[in-house]
This record gives sequence, C-alpha cells and structure tokens, in this order.
Amino acid sequence: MANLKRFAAISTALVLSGCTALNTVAQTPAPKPAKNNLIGLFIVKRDNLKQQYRAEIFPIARYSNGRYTDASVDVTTQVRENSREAEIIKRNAANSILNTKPTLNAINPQGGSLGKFSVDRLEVGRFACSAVLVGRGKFTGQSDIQATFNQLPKSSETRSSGAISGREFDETWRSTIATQLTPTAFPTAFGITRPLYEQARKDLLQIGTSEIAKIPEAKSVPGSVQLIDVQVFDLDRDGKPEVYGRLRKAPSTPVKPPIDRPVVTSIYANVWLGYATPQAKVLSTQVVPYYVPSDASKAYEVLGTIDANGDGKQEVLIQNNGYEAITFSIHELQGNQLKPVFTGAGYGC
Ligand SMILES: [Ca+2]
Ligand SMILES: [Ca+2]
Repeated sequence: MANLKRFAAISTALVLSGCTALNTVAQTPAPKPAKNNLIGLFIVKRDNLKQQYRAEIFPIARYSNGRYTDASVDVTTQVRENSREAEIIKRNAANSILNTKPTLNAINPQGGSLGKFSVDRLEVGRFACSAVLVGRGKFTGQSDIQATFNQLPKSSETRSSGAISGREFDETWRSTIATQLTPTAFPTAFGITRPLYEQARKDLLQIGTSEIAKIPEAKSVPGSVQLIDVQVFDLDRDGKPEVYGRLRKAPSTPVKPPIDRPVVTSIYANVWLGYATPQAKVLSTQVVPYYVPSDASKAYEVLGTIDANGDGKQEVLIQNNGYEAITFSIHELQGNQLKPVFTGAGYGC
C-alpha cells in the first residue's frame, strides 16, 4: 500500500506545485466560480504519559478544478530508513498542501465551528504502522486545548500505544472533520415527523434484510437482522430527508471464530434511502461480512457531512476501517445515487 500511496502523493504534488494560496487560484469566467477546498481531520491527541495535549491536521482530500485528489503524503518508508524527521519534512514539504499554510475550520459535531486551525509547520505523524505528514499550528478556538479535547465526541476516540525507535508512547485521540471552506451548517441532522421516521425504520429493515440475504455467507450466520443505527440528513437541501441505516445480522450470543480458518461471524449492511417521494428510493447499499466478533470496529463509519465542493449540497465523509488499512471516502448525492467521488488518504500496516 505504501507504494500506491507514494504514487498518489506524487500526482497530488504535480497538481499543487505553484499554488501558494488555495483561494487565489486562477479564476476563469464561469457562471459559478470554482471553489477549492481542503478536507481533513482536526485531531487532538492526549499524551497519556506526559498528560499533554496537542492538535494537528491530518489532510485527506483536496478539491480543485472540479475534482478531488489525495492530500496526504505518506513517508512510512523514509521513516523506516531511519531518516531524521527534519530531513523527511524538508524532502517532502513541496508535495504537501499543508506547506501552503492553510487555515481550516474545525467543525463542532454539535453545530457550528470549534475554531480555526492555521497550519504553520509540518510534522511526521504516526498512524498505525504508517507515517504521514500532518500540520501543526495555531488554534483560535478554546485557548485550553484540553477543553477542546473534552468537547470532541467520545465516540471518535481511539487509543494507540507502543514503542517507536525504542521510545514508549501512549496516546488517546479525538477528532472531527476540518474543512478550508467555511461550513454552511453542521451537523445537518434533519428533523422528520414520527410517522416518516417509523416508515424509514421499516424500509431500512426490509431493504437491509434483503441486501444481507443476497450474499452467500448469509445462510451460515444465524440470527435475525437488527437495525442498529439510524441517522437523518438533508444532503441536497430540498427539504426531503436522506436516511442512513446500519444493520447487523449476528447470533444473539457471539460465536468465537475457530483459529484455524476464517469464518463469517456477522454481516453488516449500510443502507441509504431517499424520501424525495413518499416511496423510499435506495441511494446506496453496502454489505460487509465480518470474520471477527461482531463488536469489532465499524467497517463503514459515517464521520459526518460537509459541503466538500462548495456547491451548497452536503457530501458524506466516510471512514473505511479495513482489517489492515483505513481509508477515507467522500460520497456525493447524484440524482438517486449516493456515489463515492474520492477514496484515499489511507494508512495502516
Ligand atoms: Ca434531501
Ligand atoms: Ca457539495
């Protein structure tokens, strides 16, 4: 994967060269000015050994000239070659959009903005076994970064500990979406009537159950399909809801998988339905068999919605948690389909 990532980084660099400020890229006369954007994660890390907090930007995607490119720069191999961090940064800075010192809005999952984060320098960040360039800088939100950490959702929390180059580390992270374009509104949690909500739950269960039954592994997993998460949005701002549902088929008591061969222990479905008409339209479905006990991390995690391309409609940012790698996707509503328009910024082992 590291090789692929380097490829992505090189192609990103070609697009970026010569661009010093995202909002001043040459404008051609057009009915709507093209909007450039940088989408990333604002991460606050707590060093559990020193009880210190720090914030950084993990870049995901750049939107420019109507398309998305991978904004991350993977330096895993260089770190393994024992290069000094300062050298690695110097060598790769020109390839990183963070080198243009962008300012991003850290989005408050409860609504509004947590503050602005101005990148002023690069650093090598560790993500699982990968090393990726991240942006450090100044945060204009709460002066107490610990308070910001506490404000970020506990559901976003991950912990990582171990040793790098003989140095022990133990960190807890919390994160939220960060975007260079000022967010119009977030979250887009959308109120719907009780009857429509109940109808959506029924539709999700029915469609999710039939989607799960389509995969051959479904027969070998006992139990009935349960709807375990429902989130309501209005992505295209037409006043009609788009509803996300997560469903699971698993036995009521988790089965311990045998150690000698992989066995599907549970099956998850991610279903998006649109209610532009009273009749539900399937916008997208994804079915994932799990080979590990069912309380494992989500393979498909809705991080939130943002207007990534500045057209006034919301896109969905998804974190894909694979067995060995994590990637991020941006999904855009195109007519009656919710389609991935970007996948990248991967890291893993
Ligand atoms: Ca809508
Ligand atoms: Ca949009």
